[in-house]
Amino acid sequence: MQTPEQIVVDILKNNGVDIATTLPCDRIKALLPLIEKNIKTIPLTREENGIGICAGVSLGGGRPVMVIQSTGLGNMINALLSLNITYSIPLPIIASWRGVYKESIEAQWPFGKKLPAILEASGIKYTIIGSLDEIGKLDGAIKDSFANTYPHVILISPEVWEGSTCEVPQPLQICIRNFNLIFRGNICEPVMARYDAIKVIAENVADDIIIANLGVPSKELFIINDRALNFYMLGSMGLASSIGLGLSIIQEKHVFVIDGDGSLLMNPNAMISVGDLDPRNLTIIAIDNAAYGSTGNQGTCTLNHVDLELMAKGCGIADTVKVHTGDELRKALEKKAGFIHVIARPGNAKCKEIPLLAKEIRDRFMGALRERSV
Ligand SMILES: Cc1ncc(C[n+]2csc(CCOP(=O)(O)OP(=O)(O)O)c2C)c(N)n1
Repeated sequence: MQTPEQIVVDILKNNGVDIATTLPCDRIKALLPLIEKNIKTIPLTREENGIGICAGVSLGGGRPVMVIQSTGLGNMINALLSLNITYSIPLPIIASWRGVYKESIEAQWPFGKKLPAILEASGIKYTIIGSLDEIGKLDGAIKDSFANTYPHVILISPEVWEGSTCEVPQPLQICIRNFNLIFRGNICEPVMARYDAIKVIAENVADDIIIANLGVPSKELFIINDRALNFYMLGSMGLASSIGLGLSIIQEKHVFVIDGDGSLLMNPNAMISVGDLDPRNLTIIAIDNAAYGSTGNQGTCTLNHVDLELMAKGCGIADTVKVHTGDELRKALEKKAGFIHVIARPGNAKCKEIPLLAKEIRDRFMGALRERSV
């Protein structure tokens, strides 16, 4: 007889799922290794980051799922609404539902009990699988998410796995590692504003993808050179590089991400995942104006004590470079370095709202990608 874990994996495979992004829960410790054996798996360090990665996979034509503990939904509501719901991007989320069934950890109770009401209030579709005989509902929920291009949360009670004979593998062996990092970084007086840097980027990307960060960066790129292969973010702060990573995994085109210091500091998990997966076709361009430029140039901590290039290296991104001038930026773009730290001065160009709806941005972008891949 099939174990519940095997049934779940079969449902995922039958639905053509090609990427699973995961973060563990004790109750699914037998399920996660089985998924990893059967489907390309991306381990996450924060669930919200997975929303960006999965959105990138979807935009690139893939069929991702997320498999997490239900608590993780608490740190991704904004991303689900401002990215998936706003742009109509599908995502089945299989969540091990804690806090309700035989739950001994008190910290799980408040969020777990309120979770259906929170999802309801957020307008996020969900299905509860309370016992093994309801496991078949998973198939319908996944189909619903892909067919109707919205996220669908599947809350699976721990009762489902009770009595399963699915094996939990032995713990991983810790291997010996050596770290050998000599880092010297010089930050000189900036000569470019963000707008100047984006102009250089727009002139040097050829037929590649650009993901533009929310706020003024997207608007500046729009007036400098609007094109179908630009993906303009309208929300989900911190997820630009995560979306870029998802796209780089699922398709072959080079992906340039215009990110910001405030956004990378909000979600350094993106750099951790990039360092972990080491994609060859991704360049993060961190335009570091030491400010939350789009909201009025309030200072960030890159002003004095955080170096984004060193952070990128610390996350395992090997191919990094710091640039100050347009010429240095051009050379780094030509080489398609993995992480380009652009030292810029604060300031926003005068620009209007982008006159495109989120779904128009998405459709135009996906259409251009499909056209170029045939
Ligand atoms: C979760 C969240 N917090 C705050 C904001 C408000 N916000 C929008 S853009 C932005 C600044 C982004 O700064 P940075 O990434 O450095 O890019 P810059 O605008 O300087 O290019 C902020 C704080 C938001 N949209 N979402």
